[in-house]
Amino acid sequence: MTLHPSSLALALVVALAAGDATAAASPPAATPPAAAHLGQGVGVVRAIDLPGGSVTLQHGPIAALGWPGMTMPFKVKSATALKALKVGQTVAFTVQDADAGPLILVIRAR
Ligand SMILES: [Cu+2]
Repeated sequence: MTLHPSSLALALVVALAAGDATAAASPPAATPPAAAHLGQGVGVVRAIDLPGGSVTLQHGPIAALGWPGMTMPFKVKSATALKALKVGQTVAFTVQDADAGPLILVIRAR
């Protein structure tokens, strides 16, 4: 539920490309990894799980991560931000696509 097929496909393509480039022994790109895994999204709150620390969002496409629009649960870093949300609310959010799954760093009504 936390894996985005499109992200996995992209990662595979990148891995294959990197493998081909290994013989050239060129240094890796200087792009900070954290910046490459952050995206901005807009969505509607469909469910809130306070004990679980997560929110289910119906979100639009997130171009920076290559994600299509979908409805899915997200872990939210701040319990305070999570408690301020309401089902049906339209929100803007910043999500980090980490190894452990997507994590919302910032979320607020818009
Ligand atoms: Cu999603």
